[in-house]
Amino acid sequence: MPSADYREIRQWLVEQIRGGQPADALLRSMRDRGWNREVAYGLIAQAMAMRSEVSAPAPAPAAQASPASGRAMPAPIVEEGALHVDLGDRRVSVLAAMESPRIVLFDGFLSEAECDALVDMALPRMQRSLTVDIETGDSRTDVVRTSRGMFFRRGENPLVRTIEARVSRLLAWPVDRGEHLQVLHYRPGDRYEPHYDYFDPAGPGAQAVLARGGQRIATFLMYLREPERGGDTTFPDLGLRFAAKRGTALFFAYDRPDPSSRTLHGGAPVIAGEKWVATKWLRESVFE
Ligand code: PD2
Ligand code: ZN
Repeated sequence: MPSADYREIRQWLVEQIRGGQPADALLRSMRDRGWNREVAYGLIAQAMAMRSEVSAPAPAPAAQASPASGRAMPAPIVEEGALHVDLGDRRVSVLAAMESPRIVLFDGFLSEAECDALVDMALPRMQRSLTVDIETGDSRTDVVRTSRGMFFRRGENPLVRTIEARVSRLLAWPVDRGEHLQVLHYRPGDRYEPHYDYFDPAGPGAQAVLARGGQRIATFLMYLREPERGGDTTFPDLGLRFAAKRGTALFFAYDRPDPSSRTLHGGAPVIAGEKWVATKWLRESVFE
């Protein structure tokens, strides 16, 4: 396929995305026109990154337009009725999905070797986890979060780059709109009390936090090692809980920084064994 054709289809994709076309509809449409799945994924991801480069008065358009806010949202590209998503380097299974709030559970997102390698690389750098104090914008230790954690800088090493690119392909969301990958370790008794991942825009410290990449709009949680008992990720308002099963990944999105997003969630106390997870929080704009 000559490069001029790529330019043309990319431009068409940018226009569609700016018009609010969801990424999965674009993928279907490209597949119907005979485009190879991998090439289509790549072009959609490129168009996602390009959409805000084009000078236009309109706000950055949507990969998946959120019905509540009309703003762009990360969202898994899952073809209708599909049991699997082929991400090129990995075939991921769709285990469960909820429309509103948008929650999708995937199996096989990371291999056992990838889970272990991430834990091994994180181990020497683990420290007591912090929470962001919305009064001041500072990070501090908090009894609501007793795990230990660390951050990998974006693109820090080949495995981190592979995982970030995989998340980006799955969610049709540019890598540079993701925070640094965080690894968390919970021992028996450790927990993360129910909370919202977005920042309260009314908090006095919000300005400083939001200046760096805008609001958080989605969470992608990867389970690296499962405990023997406990450690579920819970959604108390929805009556939902997800077992921390190694290799699986949980996506959820919040299209407004408000409890009406119904994304209150927590990490239940680990009862026996140890739980390791990696979190990628996604921002509405480029996160430096
Ligand atoms: O480790 C968890 O299950 C968990 C629960 C709630 C992680 C997070 N939130 C998070 O990293 O935001
Ligand atoms: Zn959380």
